[in-house]
Amino acid sequence: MARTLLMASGTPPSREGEGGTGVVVETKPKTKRPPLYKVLLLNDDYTPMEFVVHVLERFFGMTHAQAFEIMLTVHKKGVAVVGVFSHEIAETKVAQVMDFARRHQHPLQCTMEKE
Ligand code: TYC
Repeated sequence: MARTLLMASGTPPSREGEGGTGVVVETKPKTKRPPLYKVLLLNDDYTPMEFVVHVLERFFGMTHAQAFEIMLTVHKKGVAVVGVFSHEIAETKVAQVMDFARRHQHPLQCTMEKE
């Protein structure tokens, strides 16, 4: 806990250092953790299943079995979370997947959203 000196309202800023009628209170140190972002993979009717499995292995470090399972979830439900990352890492993953899909002329879509 940090100590904060609360001064009576109207205390001139020039006198705040003196602590005359102030009250010392315990305050939470406000070191907020940075927000996390979910990376989502979306289903479509054209991207081959093997390509999606390869994407999940290559960019998300999944085993073949994990990748196959997540791919099937997306295929059946329409969308799945494939990882949770900092903003910068999530952005990089989305860009890598979108670029890889575009280069192979597949319409695969990958997006991110705040957790
Ligand atoms: N629905 C696709 C097919 O039947 C497979 C697929 C799975 C596509 C997951 C995209 O994110 C996806 N070939």
